[in-house]
Order: sequence, then structure tokens, then C-alpha cells
Amino acid sequence: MDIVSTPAEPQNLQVADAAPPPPAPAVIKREDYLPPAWLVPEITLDFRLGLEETRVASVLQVRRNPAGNGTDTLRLNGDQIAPASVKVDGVAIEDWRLDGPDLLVPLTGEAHEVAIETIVNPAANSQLMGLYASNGMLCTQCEAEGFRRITFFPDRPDVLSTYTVRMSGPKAAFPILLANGNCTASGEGEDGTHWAEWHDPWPKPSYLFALVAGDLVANNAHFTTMGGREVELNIWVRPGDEGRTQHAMDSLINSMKWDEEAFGREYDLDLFNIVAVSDFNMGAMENKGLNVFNTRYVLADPETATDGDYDAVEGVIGHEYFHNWSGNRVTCRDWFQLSLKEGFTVLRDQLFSAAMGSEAVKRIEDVRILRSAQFPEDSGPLAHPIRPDSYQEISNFYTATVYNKGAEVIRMMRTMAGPDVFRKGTDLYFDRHDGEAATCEDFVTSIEEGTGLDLAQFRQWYSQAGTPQLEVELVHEGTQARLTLTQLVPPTPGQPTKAPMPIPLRVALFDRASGRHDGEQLIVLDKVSDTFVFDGFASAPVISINRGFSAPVSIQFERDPDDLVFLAAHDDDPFARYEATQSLVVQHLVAAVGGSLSDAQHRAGRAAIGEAFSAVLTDPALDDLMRGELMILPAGSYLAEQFALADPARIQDEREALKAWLGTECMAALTALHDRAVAVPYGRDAAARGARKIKTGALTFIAAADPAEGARRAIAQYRAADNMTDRQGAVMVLASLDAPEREEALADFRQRYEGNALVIDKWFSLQAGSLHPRVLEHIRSLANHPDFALTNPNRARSLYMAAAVNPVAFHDASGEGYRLIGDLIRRLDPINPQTAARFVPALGRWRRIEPVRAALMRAELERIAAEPSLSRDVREQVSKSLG
Ligand code: B3K
Ligand code: ZN
Repeated sequence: MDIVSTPAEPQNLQVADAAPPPPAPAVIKREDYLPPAWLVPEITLDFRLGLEETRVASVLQVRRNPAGNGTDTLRLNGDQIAPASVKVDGVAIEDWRLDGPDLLVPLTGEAHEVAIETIVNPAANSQLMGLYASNGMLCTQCEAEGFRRITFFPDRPDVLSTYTVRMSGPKAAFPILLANGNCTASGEGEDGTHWAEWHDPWPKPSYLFALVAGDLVANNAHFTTMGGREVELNIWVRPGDEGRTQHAMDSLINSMKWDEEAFGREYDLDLFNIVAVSDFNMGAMENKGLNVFNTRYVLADPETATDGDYDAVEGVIGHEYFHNWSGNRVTCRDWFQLSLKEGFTVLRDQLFSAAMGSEAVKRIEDVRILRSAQFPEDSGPLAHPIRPDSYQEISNFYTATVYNKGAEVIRMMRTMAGPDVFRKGTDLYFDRHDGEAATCEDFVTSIEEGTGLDLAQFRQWYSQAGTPQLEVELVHEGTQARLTLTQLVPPTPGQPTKAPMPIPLRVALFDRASGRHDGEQLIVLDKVSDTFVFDGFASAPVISINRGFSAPVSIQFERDPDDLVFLAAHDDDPFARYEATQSLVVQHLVAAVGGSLSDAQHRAGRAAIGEAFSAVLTDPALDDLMRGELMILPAGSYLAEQFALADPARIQDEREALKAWLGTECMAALTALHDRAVAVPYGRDAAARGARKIKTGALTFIAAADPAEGARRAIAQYRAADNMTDRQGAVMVLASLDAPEREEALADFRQRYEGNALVIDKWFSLQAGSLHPRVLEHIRSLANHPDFALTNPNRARSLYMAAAVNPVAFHDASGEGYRLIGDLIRRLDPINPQTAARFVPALGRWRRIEPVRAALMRAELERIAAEPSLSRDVREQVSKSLG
């Protein structure tokens, strides 16, 4: 989609229509990094704003980089823009030329002023990269390579500039004018226009540039930093939404305080603005002093946001705020270093959320995401190290691997150093690299020097993809327990063989009789195989291993169910307790799906699970948040990971059958739990939130065992609900049932929240995610619903991402689920390639699925690949998935 209109096109501009077919996308390699030839210490930008035409005049102060290659050509990146004029040192020049999308300007001296004008059409920018229109407002998204869609610039993160921005436009349409830094001047213009000037004193790369213009209102507050700086805080939303911003503001203030205490990081401007927009490709963006957020991570009140939504707002507000240091003050040298800022910032937001709520529950949630999203990525065709070696389209590398595994890798260093010593490492990193564009290597070196750890071998975690498989064997002889660990890092695309990696494991050995252990130890497996000997055990101990999930590995340990039941009851590490319960279920379901269980074994397996589950339901020592967590069965995607070739239907059937069996077995405890939770009034405290969690948790088991009773309780929960958590939970349960209550709840929900985009997104997701036998039919009809729009990423994802992760819909034996997602990718790609590409990995799993479905999935990928003009985003994902 062309976002450019140029009144007079220069002669040497290649017009899109006349251009030859694009060459195969170039592969960008990490090893090819070269420092920039020219630096841009300062830039001024002048925007004359209009929804359909915005004129951008930029003035770049450029100077040769002594570390560059000495070329006389200044390469300025562009993307679907054309220069309306180019001047060097105030004089219009004609000898510029275009090299593909880039503008090349010949320069002979040491330093010059380069002025360029471009014209863009924000309303036609459906990619939502660069400057675009959303509901009548203008906003920007520049990471990773969106700035080049606004103006020509060396659009790479190692070119840091001081930005001065002027913008002007009609005051009625754009009463609020915002950019990075501080507002230095503003005034009225002619014909109802006004203008503002902003200056950001902190040099930054172009991906952190931001501008917003629109009709917005602010929730305003203040924060005094530890150094005494008074910071004005604003959360800008559309008029009418301001009543739903207080949780975001509280989260921001808590983040600012926490970063001072936990990492010694203080905010560095007098103003911090957050703007919520409803058309946004991802969660949020950490632009310096002007974070732009997807509305779903800002707006929250009890009536429209679930407890999960509240947690997500807190986590994302924290994440973007923490980027001010891990990302903005210290940025990335190149995009291969993305995990430098993302992995570290995810770890920081995880620690923050843990500190704000339950550390144990947060850890379990983080591991659940890792296992259900990152492990499959690491074992599929798109596997890459947390620091990739090559890419075609960097937008495809904002992955669970770079983010979540990246966080786990840094967490391991923290575990090995201990939190206090680790802090010395991060202090050194921030001190040493403040104001720089750094690398992952710089980070590891700082941690190494700050903590005294030897991380030579640990660096393998940055370069090798694949989830290490860890085989565990425990032998008891005399008074000794001998633990033999063997690691295998599986081959991944481009990496057939792997070196062993250091795997830090927190372990404890329990005495079976007393139910206690003599202290936890940290052992590090740094060879392919090693044996660790523990003395002083008259009888065989029960081992608790990888406590707290100290290493992101997959443990292969065929365990006696009695040991797992023991740990589920006795382990004093809450994560390990959760893990024992999960392992019990995973072990049983894998064997059941694989068909290797006799009837007696099947019964015994279920009985062990039933015993542990029943203890979870009734144990008075558990808080309800933790109880609710322990009640969640392992995800289908994680179960599928346990098979070389998974049969998603069998996995789903066994999982559902177990759910129904547990519901029947524990019906009395479940209904008692539901009744108890129903009686707890709404509150934001942990006890009330825990009650809501077990309320819907219990309901899912009750409904699986007795659909009529489930429907009766669910509709009662729905009707009585005074908050979205209960309401959504009830609709979620009803959506999977073939009961009259289903229609009542869905119709009421839609009508009640008409016009509230975020809640209507839920209405789409709840139906597309249901286990209803006619779910595909429902999805097809929802795609034609008047409220559905492919152009809004939240809405597109609400229907189709829910479908893609729903095994019943996606893996329907007919292949219609695959066709649905394949068709979506082909239709969405010309509109929004970044969002379209996000759906490819679901189909890309075909090699790990049973052959009949695998053929259907592959056929869909081939249909996409046959499209003549795919975006670079989708092309890369599809070609890698076909392999
Ligand atoms: N840094 C941004 C992500 C930008 C994604 C661009 N495709 C949000 C974040 O991780 O905080
Ligand atoms: Zn981030």
C-alpha cells in the first residue's frame, strides 16, 4: 500500500507501478555489521499535519564518522517515500539518486547540513508503521524501521541524534500536539491552526522518535524522583476514556519507584507522557518521554477489564517505563542485539510484577508462557538464538525467543550471581554504556566483571537456538544419592550440532519420611553429562530439580507418580510444587495419548492426579491465587511438544476427558469452592482476586463433568457479575456449551458493551476460542459481522489469533481451520504485513504434526507462497516454514 503522494515526482524516481518485480529479499547478517559512515548529531523536523497529507521538512546536521569507511555518499533509508526536495548546506541539489528505497546524497566535506522534504499520507498507512491515522488522531510507530516511512534518515539504532520537532496543524482536529522530550514553545497560527515545538535533550536513535496529534484528555499526576526531580505524568486517552486510566497511572508510579529501588534507575526528563491508541500493531512502544500504547494496556476498570487485563496493564506499563534505561539510555548497536533491551526489560518487568503481587504465581505464569509459546518456536522451523545471526525482516524477530527466552538467559546469570551481586553487574553495565548503542557482548562482559562470574561458556546461550533437553537419573546406593544429568541441545535450522551449555539448577533432596530437605543447592551442569553425588541419605531421597525453573530447559525424567504426589504435597518451593502437579498430568496424558497405558495403568494414573488435584482444591495452606494456578491443566501446545509427531485431536480429547473425569471425581469439592468464591465481594486485593480465579477455574471442571450444572452455575455467575473477570469467565464456559444459556450470555454481553472496542474484542475471542463443536461455523459468521474489521489489529487478532490457538478450530480434521488462517494471511498481508506474518508460525508447525494434518497445513503454506506479491514479512516466515 502506497502511503506517498508527491505532486511532482523527480525524474529519477522509480514509480511503484513501473517497477520490476522485487528481487528476492536480502539476508542481513550480524557478521556484516559496519559502523555508520556518517553520523547525525542533530536533527530538526517540521511537520505540517494533515490526516491525508502531512508535509515533513527535516534538517540533518551530518558529520563523517571517524570510525566509518570514509565514503563520500550519505545513505539515507526510505520506505515508500519520495523526496520532494533535497538541499545540502542550503542549496538545492540535483545529483542525489535513489538506490531502491534509499536516498543517496553525495557529500565531500567533513560536516554538512542536509535538508529534505517529504509528503506522506497517514490515512492511507494501513501498515501502522511510520506516521499513521487512528480514529482521527495522528501517531507514529518507528521501531524497528518505521522512521524511514516518514523521512529519509540513517534509520539504524547506532545513529544517535538530538531531536527538535515543530508541528503545526488545525487546532480543532489536533488540539493536543506531543513529541519526545519537553515542550519548549507553542502558539496560535492562522486559519485555526496552532503549533508546538518539542525538544528532547537525550540523543536517541530514530526508532525512538514519536509524535502524536489529536483530541486527547489526560489523567495527570506527579512523581518526585529519588534525586528530587519533579516529573509531570500524563496518560492521554480519547475523551470519555479517562475514567479507566487510574490503574495505568498507579502502575506507572509504582514502576518509577521500583526501578529506583531495585536497579537504582531514575527518570531523566521533567515530563513523561503515555498515549493510548486503538490501532496498534503490538502492545506498546517505549519512545523517549512519549510512550505510545495499545489501548488494551492502558484502559482498565472493574466493569470492562479482567484481573488478567489489570496484570497485563501493570506489566506493560512497567516494561515500557523500564526501557527508559534498558533500551533508551543504553540502546542497541544493531537489531541483532534486540534481546539486549528486550530480554533484559522483560526480566525487569517480571521482577516488578512479582514484587507488586505474588512472586510464585508470577513465576508460574511466566513459565507457562515460555513453554506454550517459546518452546514450540525453539523446536520449529523459525527457531533462532536469542541473538539471531541473520534476518530478512527484523519485525519477524520480535519473538518469544528474543523476549522471553532472552529474559530467562539473563535470569540465569542473576541466579548464579545472587540478586545483590547481579545488581553490581547491571550497575556497571548502565555506568559503562550510558549514552551508547551497545551489544549483548557488552552486557555479558559487564555482568562478568561486575559479578566475578566466569561467563565464557555461558555465552553459548546467546548463540545457540533450541531448548536443551535434560535427562535426569537418580540412583541411591548406601548413603549416597547419585544424580546423573545429561544434556542434549537439539539441532535447529542452520545449527546441526551444538556445544554443551552451562545449566544452573536449583535442587533439593527430600527425606521421604520427614517430608523435609536439608537446604537447597545450586548445581551447574556444564558438560554433556555429569554426576553429582549427595551424601547422608539412609534411604532414597525424592529430588526436587530445576526449582523456580532456574534454567529454561525441558526435563526428561520418567518419575514415579508417588514421588510427584509427594512433591505436590511437600515441596516448599511453590514453583516446584506446581511443577510436580503438572508433571503428573503431563506424564499421564502423554502416555495416554501415545496409547501405551493398560486400563489399569490409566486408572492408576488418573487416581494419582485425582489425589493431587483434590489436595489442591482443599488444602487450607494454599492461597486462592496459587490454588487457581495449580488447577490449570498443561496447555495443549506444551503437551504437543512432548511428541515427535503430535496428534492434536487426541491430545485435546485426552485433556478434555481428564478434565471431565476430575470434575466428576471432585464435584463436591468443586461446587463447594465455587459457592465459597461466589460469596466473596469484589475487591482488588489478593484474596478477592484469588476467589475470582478459583470461581471460574472450578466452573470449567464442573461444566466439563456436568454441562447442565455448569451452564446453570455459569449463567448465574454471569447474571450476578459486577466485574469483567466473573462475566468473561462465565461466558468463556458457556461459549463451549450447546445450551440455551450460551445465547443469552453472548447476546447480553454484546449489547451491554456495544461501542467498547476492547470488550467487543473479548466477545469475538470468547467465541473463536470456544470448544463448541460448531466453532468454525461461528468464526466464519463472525468474520462477516458488521463489527469485524481486518484493518484494526486488535479486532483481527481477537477473532483469528483466538482461532489459531484453539486446537478444536485450527486442527479440525477437515483442514478448514488451516484454510481459515491461510486465507486470513493472504488477505491481511497487503493491508498490514507485520500483523499478517504473526499468523504464519501456527501453520509452520506442520513438521511436528501427524501426517494427514501436516499435509493440509503445508498445502496452505504453499498457497500463500504462490501469491505473487507477498510482503517481505510473510515471505520470510512462509519460506522458512516450508524449509
Ligand atoms: N519495543 C517495542 C516493540 C516494537 C515492535 C516493532 N515491530 C515494544 C516493547 O518491546 O516494549
Ligand atoms: Zn520491550
